[in-house]
Formats: sequence, structure tokens, C-alpha cells
Amino acid sequence: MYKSDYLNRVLEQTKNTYPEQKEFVQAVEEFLDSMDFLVSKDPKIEGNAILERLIVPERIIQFRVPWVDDNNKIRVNTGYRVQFNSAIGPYKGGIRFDKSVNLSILKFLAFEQTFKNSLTGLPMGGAKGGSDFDPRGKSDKEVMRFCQSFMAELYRHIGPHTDIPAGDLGVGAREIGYMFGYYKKLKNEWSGVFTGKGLSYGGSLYRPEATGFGLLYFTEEMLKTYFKSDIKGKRVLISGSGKVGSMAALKAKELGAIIVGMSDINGCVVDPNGLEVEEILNLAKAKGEFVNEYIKKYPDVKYSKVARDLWKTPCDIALPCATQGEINLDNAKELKEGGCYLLVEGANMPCDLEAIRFFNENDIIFSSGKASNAGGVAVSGLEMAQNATFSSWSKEEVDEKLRKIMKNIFNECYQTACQYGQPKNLALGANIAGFLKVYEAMLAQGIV
Ligand code: 2IT
Repeated sequence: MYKSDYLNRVLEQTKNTYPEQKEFVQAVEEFLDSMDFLVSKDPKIEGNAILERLIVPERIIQFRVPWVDDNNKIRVNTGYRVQFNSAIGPYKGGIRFDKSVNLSILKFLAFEQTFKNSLTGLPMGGAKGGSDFDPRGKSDKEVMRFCQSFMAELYRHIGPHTDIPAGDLGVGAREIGYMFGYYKKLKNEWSGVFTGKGLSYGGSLYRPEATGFGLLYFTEEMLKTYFKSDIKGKRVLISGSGKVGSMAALKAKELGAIIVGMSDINGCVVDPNGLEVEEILNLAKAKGEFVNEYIKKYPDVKYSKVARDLWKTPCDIALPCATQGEINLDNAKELKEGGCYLLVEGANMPCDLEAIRFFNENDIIFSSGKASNAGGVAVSGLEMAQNATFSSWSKEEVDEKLRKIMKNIFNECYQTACQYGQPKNLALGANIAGFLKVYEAMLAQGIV
């Protein structure tokens, strides 16, 4: 229950209207948790039905994606694009190909993307898209045919000034190449309609590294501000064998952290003296997973076939970089028992609501992904800037800008949290700071 009747009403309405959309309802609730004070202080939010408007996407596109597999069998998937909010810029956000994709997941991702993009300080609105297509085990040709069919519908809804997709789970350079190529063919137009493109056709240096590196820059800011410390010698847990987890591990190692545990979909490996990170990164890059191979190569390593067991490992810092819902209340308690005092989300909503509330009540400083994983979309914004000005920046230039953006995001979240009397509640700071810019733009633009 919130103090504000307005908030209680909005939450009730969200739960009643979308009872089956559990991830979306969680994302809304997590956001509303931060709004109590603001809403009672500023009656214009209710007066202009800002929250009611904010939680309904501006547009959802849902479509059939038929394609032919290598055995000449016709397959059918569902494609989506959720264009959530364009108040501060064109729709922007990744495309996810994964068996688990449904409207609830894409709506939660697009909702959070709106605030994340706002926090970067760049003019980008919020969107997300994808399909329940699973690229694992598919041939290159099958992936290409799928991407082309997906784009045969999506191309009419996107554009460099309308909606600029990028990658996400299951969508990397290969998929973006196929989708970009087909868009160009259908529109007869070369434009920066995607980010995360290959370097030879308008991509930005450091985009693949950006989310994971940005996460570590953010973590360093947290350590500096709250503990007058840095990551050197700290024990770190990292989940997920995708780009975010791998690049986070690479940067953490470079900064002198000890990576005591990592996980992928098959389980986790743990070594209090530090894992062989280079070995893990090579395996993850080649196969998309590493645990099964790693335990063959290092038979003495401690491991579990349950990925969640990672959180039982004593650590200073936990960086969940796999996917939504990977840390529940039990895992949160295990982390506390193991001495963890910093939880920085690299994935989108890896912690469920009970876990987040537990962190806040038990002195584990928590940062939500919408702040700490914003480095990816921030460099997407830099890629758009390079495309728009026909330029390409060096690694050093992009890295310098990424560092600055992550530092700014941290400072904005921290200062907002302080202003609202809860200096350790970075998630509150992120929600309010991300919201205020979108709110101001919505107010200025009238009832649309
Ligand atoms: O979750 C995310 O921020 C992304 N998948 C990146 C989105 C983007 O447009 O680069």
C-alpha cells in the first residue's frame, strides 16, 4: 500500500488490466515504489494522468513471421515491436530472439528502456521488440531467412527518425546484419536505422563492450562514493555468458577484481582464488556457454549444475548479467549471508521485487539495470550520432564518452536519492531522475 491513493489506484488498475503480464506488472510496481513522495508533492502528475499514460505503450505491433527451415518445413513465429514512449526522442531499444519472448516481457523491457534512455541524457524514447524464435542450433541460412521475414513486416514501422532497434538476447552482429540488409533492400535507403551494426557498415567501436564496461564504470562510482574504495581485490560474482557478462568479467579483471564465481545456463563454477577468466571468455565467445567445458578442463573447480547456486558464494559484489528473475528472495538472503554489500544489475530486472526490497532493508546497496546497464544503449546513441554526422570515432573517444555518461548517470541517481532523503536508494534515484525528464516532455507536448 502506498500513501498516495493515486498510486494505489494506478497499481490496482495495472494488476487488474494485465493479470497475466507478471513481468510487466513487476516493472510497473518497482517504478511506482519510488513515486510516493513525488506524486503527493506535485498534483500535476495526477491532474495530467501522467502515470496512466506512461504505463500504456503508444503502440504495439504484433505480426506473423513465417519462414522455411533447412528441411523445407514451414515454421511460424510471432514477432513484436512495443513502441512505448517517444516523448524525448525516437523509439529506441533492442530486439530479443528467445523462446521465452512474449508481450509481458517485451512490455516490461520497453517500459524500463524509456527511463534508462532518459538517464543517458541522450534524446531517445523507449521501445523493445523481438520474437519467440530461438536462434540456438539454427543454421546461418535459417537465421537469415527468419530475419528477412521478420523485417518484411517490421521495416514499415521503423526508421532513423522513428524507431531504431538494436540487439538484445539472441540478437548479435549476425542477426543485425541480416535485418539491416533487408531493410536497406526494401526501402532502397541506407540509414542508421539499427545500432550494433558491424564496423564496416556504420557500427561504432566499443558497442559490443559497452554494456559490460559501462556496468563496471558504474560499479566503480558506487564504490568510490559509498565506500571511498575501488574494485581492486574485491570478490565478484558474475552470472550470464552473453556479451554483458563476458565484457563485465573482462573489465572487472582488468580493474583488479577477483572473479570468484560465474554462471551460464548449465550451472556455475566457483573458485575463491579467482577463476581463469580468459579461458571462460574464449569458451563463451566460441560456444555461447562455458561451464561444461570449464569443469572438464579444471576438474578440481567447485561447480553446481544449478546456475542459481552461484549466489551462495561468499562475495563483496554481485553482478547479475544473465536475464530477468535470476535472483529471488532466497538468493538475496544467501548473498547477504555471504557478505555481499553491493548488487549492481547488468541484465534487465534480474532481481525480483522481494529481493530488491530485501536489499534495501538489509544494507546491500542496489542499482537497477535501468541505470547500471545503460552503457549499451548510451553507445547506441553515440552510434546514431556518428551515423548522422557521417563520422566514426576512435575507441578512445567512445570509451571516454561512455565513462562520462556512466559517471553522470550515477551522479544523477545518487543526487536524486540524496535529495529525497534516501542516499543509499539508487533505484529510487534512477526512477525519479529518469521519470522527471519524460514527465516534463509529456507535459509540454499536451495530451497525446
Ligand atoms: O537493454 C538494452 O538496453 C539493450 N538491449 C540495448 C538497446 C539499444 O538500443 O542499444
